[in-house]
Amino acid sequence: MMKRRALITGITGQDGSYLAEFLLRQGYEVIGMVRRTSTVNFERIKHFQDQITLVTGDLADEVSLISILREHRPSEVYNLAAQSFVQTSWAQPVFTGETTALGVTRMLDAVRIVDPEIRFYQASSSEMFGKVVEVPQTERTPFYPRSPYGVAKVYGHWITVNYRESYNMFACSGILFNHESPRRGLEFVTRKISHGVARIKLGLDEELRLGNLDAQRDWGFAGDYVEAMWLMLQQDHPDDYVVATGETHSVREFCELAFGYVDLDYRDYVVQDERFMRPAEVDLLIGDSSKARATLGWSPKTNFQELVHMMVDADLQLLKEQNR
Ligand code: NAP
Ligand code: F7E
Repeated sequence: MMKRRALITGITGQDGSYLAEFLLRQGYEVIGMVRRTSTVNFERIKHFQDQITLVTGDLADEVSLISILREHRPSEVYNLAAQSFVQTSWAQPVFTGETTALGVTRMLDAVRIVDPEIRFYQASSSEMFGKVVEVPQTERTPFYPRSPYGVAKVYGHWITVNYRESYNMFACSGILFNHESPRRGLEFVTRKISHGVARIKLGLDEELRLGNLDAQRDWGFAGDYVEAMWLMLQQDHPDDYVVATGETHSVREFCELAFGYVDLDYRDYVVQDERFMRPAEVDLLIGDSSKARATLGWSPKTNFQELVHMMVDADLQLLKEQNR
């Protein structure tokens, strides 16, 4: 039997690494697109690099995308690449639009030109709901983005829907709520906290500087969420799905749990710092993933406490190894 072949953009990121592992377990041949950087950043994929094929391309360069599709002929494309850090999107709004918004059109167009039968997944985001007009948020909740990143993701969502309706392409948009893991970038709040807790516990730091502690997020485990991406492309019809736990917690609660896990009180260490406040905040996100649960048979396996403990444990281990 022919092996199924999938192309992942953003394979060096958190989700790309978990998705690649998942697809390898399903017996796929995995092609990973990486962009040229002056220093190689394969930290998250080095443990399975010999099992995948890496190709060079960039969402800013449509010719590179067409060439990759022509040469490797995948049957599924997972478009995970993006400038994904919300805070940076205010400092670099045009660059964020180029990658996170127009990059989606470039990838969709490359698929349309090379082989419109390719199944396409777009990494959409709960940030599109922004200043929420409904609680909880579903596939039908209107968007109200609050950052250049959120605005770019709304464009990426609608261009995916538009290519599906214009060209009859199998294009799906997964509206994923925050998902975290020990592989999360250190700039995102959950990893910043788990890493900070571990540093303080090991005597490497004395405080942790954060922004808005009252923001509430629907946090799940990234390893659980990549399965939903794959399930979307295995259905008879393309569609859009919310993927979420259905629970919300504040940044403060995350701190309480993470510090408490190592017998510390977050109030003794967390310092609020204006530098981490945002020009416009997303106060509350909570997703209703009933459609994904009913149609895809997907549900999260890791709860909030398990996620927090997993991340603190991993950072304690990492720092112990680094400081041995
Ligand atoms: P991430 O860790 O920041 O990874 C982003 C990936 O995109 C990296 O591999 C990065 O490559 C790549 N990339 C950035 N610009 C590129 C470009 N111009 N051309 C090619 N590759 C480029 O993000 P993540 O957390 O895994 O998220 C994956 C996707 O899901 C993103 O689109 C994100 O916006 C979206 N999303 C994430 C969440 C979440 O909670 N994690 C929720 C909803 C949606 P380098 O390694 O070279 O930088
Ligand atoms: O912030 C607050 C901050 O940067 C979460 C991306 O994956 O998920 C992510 O976007 C909350 C915000 O993630 C700090 O103000 C407080 O309210 O971890 P974050 P995000 O902005 O929710 C969505 C779904 C995506 O699609 C994005 O790609 O935490 N917060 N203090 C802080 N945030 C950060 N980063 N750093 C702080 O010190």
